[in-house]
Amino acid sequence: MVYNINMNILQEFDTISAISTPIATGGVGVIRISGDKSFEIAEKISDKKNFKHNYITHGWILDGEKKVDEVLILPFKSPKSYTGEDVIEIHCHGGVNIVKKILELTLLNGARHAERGEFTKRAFLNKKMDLSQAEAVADLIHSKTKDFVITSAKNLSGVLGNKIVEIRKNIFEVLSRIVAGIDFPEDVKEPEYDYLISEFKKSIDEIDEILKGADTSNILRQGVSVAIVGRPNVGKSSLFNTLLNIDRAIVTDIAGTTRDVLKETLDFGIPVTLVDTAGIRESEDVSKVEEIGIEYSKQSLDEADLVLFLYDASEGITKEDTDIWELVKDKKNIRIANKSDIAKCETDDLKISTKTKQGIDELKTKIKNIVCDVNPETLEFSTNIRQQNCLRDARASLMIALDGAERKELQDMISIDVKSALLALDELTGEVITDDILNNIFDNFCIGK
Ligand SMILES: Nc1nc2c(ncn2[C@@H]2O[C@H](COP(=O)(O)OP(=O)(O)O)[C@@H](O)[C@H]2O)c(=O)[nH]1
Ligand SMILES: [Mg+2]
Repeated sequence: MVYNINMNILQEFDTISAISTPIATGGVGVIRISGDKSFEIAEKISDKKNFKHNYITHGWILDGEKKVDEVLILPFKSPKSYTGEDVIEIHCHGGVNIVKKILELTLLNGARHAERGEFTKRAFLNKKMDLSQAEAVADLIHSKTKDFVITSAKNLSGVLGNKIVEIRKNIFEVLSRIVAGIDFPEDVKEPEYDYLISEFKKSIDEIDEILKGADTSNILRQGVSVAIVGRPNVGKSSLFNTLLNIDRAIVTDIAGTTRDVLKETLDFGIPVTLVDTAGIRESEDVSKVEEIGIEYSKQSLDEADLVLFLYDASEGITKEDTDIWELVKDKKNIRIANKSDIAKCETDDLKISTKTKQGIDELKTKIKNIVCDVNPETLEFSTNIRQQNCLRDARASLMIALDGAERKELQDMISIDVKSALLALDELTGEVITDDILNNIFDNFCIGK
């Protein structure tokens, strides 16, 4: 189904309900209900009636006669709610079985369990936010760094959406003038080709300006992968733990201890996923499990954006190290001599010790300089791959229109590409959208959001 939000297709929605907080023990738990029947359901399962709109009500959730929990009930009257519909939020004590029980009561009394992101999807379909804002909600929730939270909040406040609306307005104005010239040739003069050329160029420039931040946006969202690679016992897991500041990986002096690939994400301004790998070696003693680990290591090495090539300074560079270096040398890398507390080795490589922490700060700075050469603070807003594709489609159509205007093509023909550009921008903000795209977007949300 294609939604054209402008056409105000009437949506029939049932009442949905879900646990909106993590299902874990905590201070409070929130169950959210949205739809026409929300108030009625809340009345059925509580000792309160006739909620005063937009005021907090204190009461009890009841299962028949039995008290379930003492709660706060927040009744939001449509359209003043997150979804734009009647919404009830029940704030109960944050116990796993309490929230589950209250959810069950809402379901038994007429609600349907919400799908992933269904509350936000309704907020979008009810025009409480455009699609770029709905996507910003997902970005905020999934953000792996503090900086990206700030960028996503800018999108949530509508910065990207507003930019697109501005560009769209310009293009629409041009289209209107072309169409008027075609439809009423007696009364309205068709616009000058010079005017078309300058307007198309202006819009293309504005789109390019937005796309400039695309790579930074992608890195801020997805982050980069940094793999620690070396032969067994050089201190890879020790370095992994040191950089994470926790004892995550097992460290022993037995070669082949690490067999699985361990991954943890650090906030370096951008998300840096640090990967600890099994030591790469070829030996008769290698067990089946370690062999699989070594295969994984090679795979992590291939996928990494940066490789930390580690060797043991107290033993110098061995034949095994050289073999591994052959696998690493064509990738972005940092060569690191570990255990420099027990060895004096002459080398230009970075000397560190995970024991004394010598060189660790320097290593962090080096990593940052190599993988994080973006400044998140300069980003006015972010774009995601879907939005970037819409912008590129709009740009491509405008380029064809520009070419047509330069060749003084019939304006009727030019208008076709101008319309395509508008459509691509409408897809970005969700003015025109298909079911597939919508489902794809909201599948990335959690239940209850
Ligand atoms: N002296 C010294 N020993 C270290 C250092 N880093 C790691 N080790 C020791 O080297 C051994 C192997 O460490 P581990 O991190 O498990 O190495 P991996 O096999 O490369 O993961 C352990 O006994 C560690 O305590 C260091 O900087 N100095
Ligand atoms: Mg290890």
